[in-house]
Amino acid sequence: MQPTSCKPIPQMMTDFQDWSLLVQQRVETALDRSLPPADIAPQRLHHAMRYAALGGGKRVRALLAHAAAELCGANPDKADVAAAAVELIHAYSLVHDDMPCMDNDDLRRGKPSCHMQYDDATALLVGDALQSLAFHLLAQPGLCNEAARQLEMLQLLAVASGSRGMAGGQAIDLASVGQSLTQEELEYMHIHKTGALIRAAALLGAYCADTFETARVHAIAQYAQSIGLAFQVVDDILDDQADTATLGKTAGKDAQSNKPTYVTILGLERAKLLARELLENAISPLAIYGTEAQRLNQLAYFITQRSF
Ligand code: GRG
Repeated sequence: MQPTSCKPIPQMMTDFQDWSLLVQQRVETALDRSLPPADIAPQRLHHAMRYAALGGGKRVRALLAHAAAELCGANPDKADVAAAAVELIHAYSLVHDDMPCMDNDDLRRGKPSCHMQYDDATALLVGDALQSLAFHLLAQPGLCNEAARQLEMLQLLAVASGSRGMAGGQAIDLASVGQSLTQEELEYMHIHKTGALIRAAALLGAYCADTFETARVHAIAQYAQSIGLAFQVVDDILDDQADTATLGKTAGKDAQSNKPTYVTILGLERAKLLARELLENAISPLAIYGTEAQRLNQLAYFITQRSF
């Protein structure tokens, strides 16, 4: 399925596949090393943390952190740390989101969701512990050559994942069930629930660079704002159009839960047009950087044309 009408340039995307595989392997290694071993007490919690965080997902946020780091000339080893921290926050959000008190979903990344595989109390603790570990990683000495900028990174992730970001967006989402929202209200919810962490992923990658170039970071922030929203529009299209096996999570969940989505508010065709418009808004601030921004450009195409 093609959620938007724009086509990737084939050789560019082949190169992108090699790069994204490399980044996915790097972040998997970084996560594996930072998560506590499963045979250390409390074993069940550590086992469940590894179950939730390793071996799955598209790693879009890690790819964004690396692509932005590359545009800003950051050391990829530092980008691994930023990428792993954001993926830990993302994994925690998925574990909590799947719980019966939230979205109540049995399937995640093609396997039983964490509370199904373990139990509700363990899943709750997994989310808590993954979140703490993310901040532990980001606080490690020397991640940034300037201590003040590293503190900004911690604040950035805290705001993006807290009540003024992802957790706040989730609260609005839960309150919106059965409600009719305007497009603006839906956008506000998603900028917080999904967009804030996506934006943080790109910015944290950029902040790892030794030299902070305001214009580049500003262009990345603009890019990330649009691509975060595009990600959600495509997610709504896929929830409506794709099947459970392809998605690795229950398809049609939004409609089942009586949740407003871009497809229910705009209709399928206008939702696809919006994704296309957001893709263009994302890549235009990067035009001046030419091929230096190729990874961010390729990612924008990947995000808007994905089928899972
Ligand atoms: C529980 C505080 C708290 C927040 C949960 C992000 C979120 C908020 C819930 C996830 C539910 C959901 C399906 C949101 C739609 C967009 C989204 C974040 C999808 C999952 O992200 P992907 O597609 O997942 O990047 P993978 O598995 O590829 O990492």
